Parts: sequence; C-alpha cells; structure tokens
Amino acid sequence: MNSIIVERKLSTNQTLQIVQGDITIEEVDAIVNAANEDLQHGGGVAWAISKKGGNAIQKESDDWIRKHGRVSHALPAWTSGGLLKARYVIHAVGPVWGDGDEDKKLSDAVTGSLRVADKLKCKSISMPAISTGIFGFPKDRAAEIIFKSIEDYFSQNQNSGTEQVRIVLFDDASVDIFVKVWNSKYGS
Ligand code: AR6
Repeated sequence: MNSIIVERKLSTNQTLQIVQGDITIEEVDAIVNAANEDLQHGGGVAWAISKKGGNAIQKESDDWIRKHGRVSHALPAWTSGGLLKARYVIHAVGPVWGDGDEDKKLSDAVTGSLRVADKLKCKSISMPAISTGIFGFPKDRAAEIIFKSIEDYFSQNQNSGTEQVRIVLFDDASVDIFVKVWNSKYGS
C-alpha cells in the first residue's frame, strides 16, 4: 500500500502530497510516466508501468510516435492506463542530466503533465521523481523544481480542474531528500 508522508493545501486549493510506494498501484485519474522521447518503456518506472498496464501502453505509445513523432519536454504524450487503475498514463520526458538547460526542461515536463491532465479532465494525478533515476538529475534539485513548477502551474491556471497532486516516490533516499526540501520550503 502506498502511504502519505506529508501533505498540504496549496493557496490555489489543490492538495499536494508526497507519497511513498509504487506508482503503478495508484488509484487516480492519471499517473505520469518518466519516459524517453521515443516512448520505449524499457527501464525504470516506465518499464514497471508498461509491464503492469499490459501491452496496450507500449502499443498506444508506438502509435503516438508514428502519428506525432518524438515527444518533447514541454508536450507530453498520453495513452490509456491499460490494465492499471489509473485511466490515463501521461508520458513526460525529463532531461538527461548533462544535456544542458536541465532545470527548464524538468520544469517544462512537470508543467506539461499538469496541462495534459487538465485537458483530459483529471481531478487527481500522481507523478514520480522524473529524471532522478536513469537520467541522473540530482534529487534535491529536482524536488525544488517539481514543487515550484506545480505551484506556479496552479497560480497561472486558476481554472484548473485538478484537485490532488501526488508525488509518488519509490525508494527511501528519494523520500528523505524530497521531505527535507519540502520542510525547508513549507516548514515541517
Ligand atoms: N513507482 C514510483 N517510482 C518509481 C518506480 C515505481 N514503481 N520505479 C522506479 N521509480 P527512472 P528517469 C523511481 O529511471 O530518470 C527509462 O528507461 C526511481 O527510483 O524511471 O526519468 C525510461 O524509458 C526514480 O526515483 O526515470 C527512460 O529512458 C524515479 O522513479 C529513462 O528511464 C525516476 O527514475 C527515464 O529516466
């Protein structure tokens, strides 16, 4: 079972939570995948989502690439959730650490995911620590950017229908770092 570690209500009224657990079991309208630009879900959380969600996810991803081409940071793709509880998977592409302009690219991936969630009329969305695994983005820096991007999105989109954003972290090290950044930003 996934457990809520900390939560707060944003000034724009959404509930923001840090959750520890497995994003593939989240019961939300949409989960975000930490994808690559070709939507080849061969490793990390992408592999876990694709495996649990069944063949539909890779198949719909391949269809997306055929139709739209490679996925950019700012414009995530989306597919159905297949066999998952979530109705949709939003495939966000974070930066590879070392590629340049990483902070902006990560912020774009988070903002883009929230924009797609709104477009799909999702009230609840769960996202992983995009780019902080195989792509090597430092976790503390990613936490700052992810929190800020979420807050900024809702400040700039006051008519958003999203009510709940869950940042779902798998490992203890990520939870420790994200909670530390959370406490220094919001107080413990
Ligand atoms: N639930 C939640 N978080 C998870 C799970 C899970 N089931 N499994 C892993 N994580 P990564 P990236 C965490 O590497 O850095 C893939 O091959 C993990 O501990 O999945 O954006 C894609 O296809 C880490 O903290 O994503 C791309 O090629 C976080 O999810 C590439 O990896 C992100 O780690 C993307 O790399």
